[in-house]
Amino acid sequence: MEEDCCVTQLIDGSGEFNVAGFENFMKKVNLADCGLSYAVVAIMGPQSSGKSTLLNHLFHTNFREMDAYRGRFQTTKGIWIAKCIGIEPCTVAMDLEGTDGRERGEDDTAFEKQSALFALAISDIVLVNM
Ligand SMILES: Nc1nc2c(ncn2[C@@H]2O[C@H](COP(=O)(O)OP(=O)(O)OP(=O)(O)O)[C@@H](O)[C@H]2O)c(=O)[nH]1
Ligand SMILES: [Mg+2]
Repeated sequence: MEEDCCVTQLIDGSGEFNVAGFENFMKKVNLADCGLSYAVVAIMGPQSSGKSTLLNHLFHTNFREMDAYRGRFQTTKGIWIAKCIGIEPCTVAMDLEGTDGRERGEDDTAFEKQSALFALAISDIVLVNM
């Protein structure tokens, strides 16, 4: 059976931390057993620039991707995490909500600033997708 990457929303669009979801994620991927030997890789960049698609291809995760046949819209809301499949040591991929989106408008940049700082603070690697 293929390993489950356990895609979980860590922080929702309003900035609320998903405590129960993260505890469940920790249990499912046995994060506690990894001790300190795990890595976090995050991606940030403009909306619809292909962030989720790139992570899915690189790390065999299952983040939701935009379906262009259904229209162009914001796909990743808030911050999502998933376990990278087939990568040692245990690696967690973090998919950030796209910046410069129409949905939040030009003036509401608080979430993108805070999520960028959060990603820089907790990740070993931050990919900037332009
Ligand atoms: N032509 C082309 N299309 C791509 C490429 N990468 C992604 N796409 C398409 O671009 C669209 C957006 O991709 P997503 O991965 O959802 O983009 P995203 O940056 O995660 O978007 P948000 O989560 O809304 O910020 C999808 O329809 C993808 O199929 C690429 O390298 N080439
Ligand atoms: Mg996305």
